[in-house]
Amino acid sequence: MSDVPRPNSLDAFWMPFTPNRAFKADPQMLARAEGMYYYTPQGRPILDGTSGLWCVAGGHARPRIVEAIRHAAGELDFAHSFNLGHPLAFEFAARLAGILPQGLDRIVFTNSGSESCDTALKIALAYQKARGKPGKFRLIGRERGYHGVNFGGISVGGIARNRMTFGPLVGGVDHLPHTLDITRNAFCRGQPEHGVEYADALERLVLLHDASTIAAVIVEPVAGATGVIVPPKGYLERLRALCTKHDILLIFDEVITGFGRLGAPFAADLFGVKPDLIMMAKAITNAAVPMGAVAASREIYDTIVEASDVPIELFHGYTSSGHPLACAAGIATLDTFHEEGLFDRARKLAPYWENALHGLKGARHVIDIRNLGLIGGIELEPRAGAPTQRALEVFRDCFDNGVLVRVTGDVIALSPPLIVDEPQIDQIIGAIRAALGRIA
Ligand code: PXG
Repeated sequence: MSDVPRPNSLDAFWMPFTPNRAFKADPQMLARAEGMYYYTPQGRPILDGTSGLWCVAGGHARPRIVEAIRHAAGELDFAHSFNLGHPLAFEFAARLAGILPQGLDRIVFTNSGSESCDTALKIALAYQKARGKPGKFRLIGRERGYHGVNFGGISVGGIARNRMTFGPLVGGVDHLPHTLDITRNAFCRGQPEHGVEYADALERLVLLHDASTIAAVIVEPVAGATGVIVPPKGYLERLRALCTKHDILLIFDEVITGFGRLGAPFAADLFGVKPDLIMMAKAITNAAVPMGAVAASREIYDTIVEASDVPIELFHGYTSSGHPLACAAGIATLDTFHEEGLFDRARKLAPYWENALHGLKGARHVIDIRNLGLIGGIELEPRAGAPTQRALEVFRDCFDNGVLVRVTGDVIALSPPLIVDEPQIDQIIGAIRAALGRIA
């Protein structure tokens, strides 16, 4: 039995993105985690089909990472990086630069994906100003994009519910269309055949605003939180070509796709498309300590640093940028990924994953299945008059039967830790199949 203390009251914690009233009336709690499993306070194992929240890519409570955090906490609990330094931050930045696409080797540390977004957008603007093009201020996001919840992120983001409550947002933002096209691409395996032309919408935005006013385009290579949207074949390549043609920076938000999720270190590697900035978070520390980062191209770094006529080149940074515990966890995470060959493992497992997932074609309520690497999305027909209800019931049914899935809208989104094995994949899919058979 777990010795985790039971809270007497659930009132004080205002939970994120959660129906607080419903949850507190009927809470599902987790107390412990190890490897592929969570455990409830009663000790019931729950197979993790979601890597926590797309983040525990190496599996839970990995000994090397746990030990590194323990050690760091006792050695140097905190040091900031404002005119001071500590070795772990430099070491981790160099290690990240070593696995990032070549040339993206200047690393800014943040504490979350949301902060990585605002950081990347600010660097893009600072770069345009530093090279004498301050008129290039517009930021182009995409419909259904998710880049966290800070003002920059919700402004370039494309999910109405996350935006509509919060006023006029950041100015000078426009959006590309999303690329989900179930009519033409339903149940395709991997990248859809149709939709490369969605990238051409950037040409129309250039006609509307003129390239001389556009600083950057930001996209998730595979959109996650909105319900798994895989880019059509050729789409990211075309977006890159158009950005280059019009002298616009391309930002990849790899908060989900980074660190092996697609069977390559980064989506940029898998697609062979090099952006100018890459955002990271989540699996960067196996989520054991909150952290994010932005990798900038050498060109961006050199331009901003060399153009500066004041000693501090970029007026940006957080108290905990490069926190020692996070850096220690990050280094141990990269060691774990490397020693266990987890990016390769994800690549080799992807075909099995794809087959298992697409085995749900024809199951009740399923209108589309999407996959890439170790990501899966199963879209359900919304229940008439009660959208999202059906997916929530699948979540609850799976949880009660020992499998954790994530639902977003009417999509079941899956992203198991990269240590998952074939029987566990079967168990995840089996639990979903059974749930779909039971619910109305
Ligand atoms: N970018 C992307 C692509 C993300 O997926 C963020 C930025 C923000 O990261 P932080 O660390 O600030 O949360 C995310 C976060 C879901 C879900 O249900 C996904 C995220 C967060 C919460 C829920 O899929 N992704």
